[in-house]
Amino acid sequence: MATAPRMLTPLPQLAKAVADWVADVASLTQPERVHWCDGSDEEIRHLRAGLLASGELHALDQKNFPGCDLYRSHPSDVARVEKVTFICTTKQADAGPNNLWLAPADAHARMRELFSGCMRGRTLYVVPYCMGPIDSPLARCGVEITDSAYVVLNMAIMTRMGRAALERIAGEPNFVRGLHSIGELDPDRRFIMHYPEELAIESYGSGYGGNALLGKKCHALRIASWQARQEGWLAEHMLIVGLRSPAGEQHYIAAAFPSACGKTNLAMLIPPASLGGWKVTTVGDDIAWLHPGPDGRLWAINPEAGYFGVVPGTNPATNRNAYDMIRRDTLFTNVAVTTDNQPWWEGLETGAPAIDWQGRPYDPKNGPAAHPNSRFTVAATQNPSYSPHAEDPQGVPISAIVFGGRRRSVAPLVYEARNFTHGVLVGAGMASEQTAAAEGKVGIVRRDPMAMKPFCGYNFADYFAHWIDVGAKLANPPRIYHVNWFRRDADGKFMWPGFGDNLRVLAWMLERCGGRGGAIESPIGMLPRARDLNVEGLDLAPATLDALLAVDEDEWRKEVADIRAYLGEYGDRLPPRMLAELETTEGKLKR
Ligand code: OXD
Ligand code: MN
Repeated sequence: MATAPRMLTPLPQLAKAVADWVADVASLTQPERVHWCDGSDEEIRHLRAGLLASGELHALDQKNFPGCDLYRSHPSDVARVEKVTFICTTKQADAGPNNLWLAPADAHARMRELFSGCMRGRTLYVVPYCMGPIDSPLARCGVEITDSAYVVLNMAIMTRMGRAALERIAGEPNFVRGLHSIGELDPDRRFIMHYPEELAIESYGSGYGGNALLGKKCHALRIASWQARQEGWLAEHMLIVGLRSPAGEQHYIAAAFPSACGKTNLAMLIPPASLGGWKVTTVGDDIAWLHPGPDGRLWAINPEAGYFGVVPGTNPATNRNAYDMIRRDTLFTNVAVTTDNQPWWEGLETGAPAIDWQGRPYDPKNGPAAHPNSRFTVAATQNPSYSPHAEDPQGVPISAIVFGGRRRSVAPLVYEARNFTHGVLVGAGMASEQTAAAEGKVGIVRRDPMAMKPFCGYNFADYFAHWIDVGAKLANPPRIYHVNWFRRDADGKFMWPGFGDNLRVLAWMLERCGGRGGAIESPIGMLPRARDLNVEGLDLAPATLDALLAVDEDEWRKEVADIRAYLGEYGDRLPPRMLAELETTEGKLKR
């Protein structure tokens, strides 16, 4: 006998706290209709069809790129905007010198004015989502209210979105409230406000990824870093990659690099042919939530379910996995198109652009065909190297943490911190050349501690102290490393081949973790000697390798003085144990 279909509780009745909040927001923003997202395939098909019909989405060549569309954002809305991103804590000192700050009452008042009536004639979408595997105790949930169907489509790929998330929210004490409107897309009426004490976000005036997909940077980093401090874990701007050695040892590494410095490529690395026997799997490419586990190790989940990756530069040589995974069911933003309607970007070695990212006939005089920060949004499950453990509710155990920046000089290819607290100092002293992922002048070196400068939801001094506290809880802490794939020679050429060959450096780290890898001491930490790195099959002059592994003490005396000056901005709140490590390094450089 056929069983009667189970009657599902209507979404608005599942969680009263959510329904009450939606009602308040609707009375403020005055939408024409309210749509609760259930995350079903049918819903996504419907939203996509609507955007295609209205011309907001452009279907790409469906024969070669099935399920792929192009979205063009407003030309003034193509990157995160740090100058209008605020952390609104009761006390300004809690936001710290690393953040722009506004008092919560002032920020709410300003945003209320902007949101008032802003959804007239539009649909208000209620987007319940879960950051992390839906059954993971380490996952956290939120609800984004938005008036952008493009945002909904992205959230459906990037998070576990819909009914299951709302069911989880119904049984939990709190959820992150994110209110978003594209407003008029006016750069002068654009703000991204975070209220960590209220677990709330308000974003107005931008439809671009990092400003509008509130589960990502706003929730999973800025708000989550605050939550993590209270609950004893870490929310980090890190990829998580699995590495199985030829001997069959399985390790996971978490690595923090500033935006657009190759996290996605490293997370999906393909071993060079001359390094046989390695298996590389991807857990995450941008964000890691790290929890001390019962076994004294640090365990990581990727809170995201998809990739919002930088497109330019992606080709079979730089990232075969990404190149393959974005050939179907991918949402492209701000790429160019060819005459036969295929997506095109700089770094793609085939085809030619006919229409640029702004929809104009391509003319090199107008700059790159694809915007340098053009993106793909794609489900993680489409990645050929997706880890079979990416959905494990308890996460994966981390053997090593890697910090890295884009530096043409000073930072060697790799070094290992003396201990966990020294590793925190190494992360705190990170610097990198600015990229196109955020508005600002590309190429300028700026301090970007742990690649979290744009994303830490509280005072960096407290954050460094929290890192040290988490480390102290770990009987078996990960080793900490610093890498620089971007060193250049006197002619401005990259000295290290990068991409798949970065595995050579990771392999050395894992040898160290296993107590086997050789190293020599330097004032800044332990470095491999040339013979400790496997460079078999690599066309690299011995002198270049020596230069990559050299620590120039004069340069480092300047660097360390600069780090001291930078950290000085955080004053008395800095953890003394980290400063003691700084003194140790200074002492070693004096000798
Ligand atoms: C990103 C960024 O989009 O860091 O991941 O900007
Ligand atoms: Mn990022």
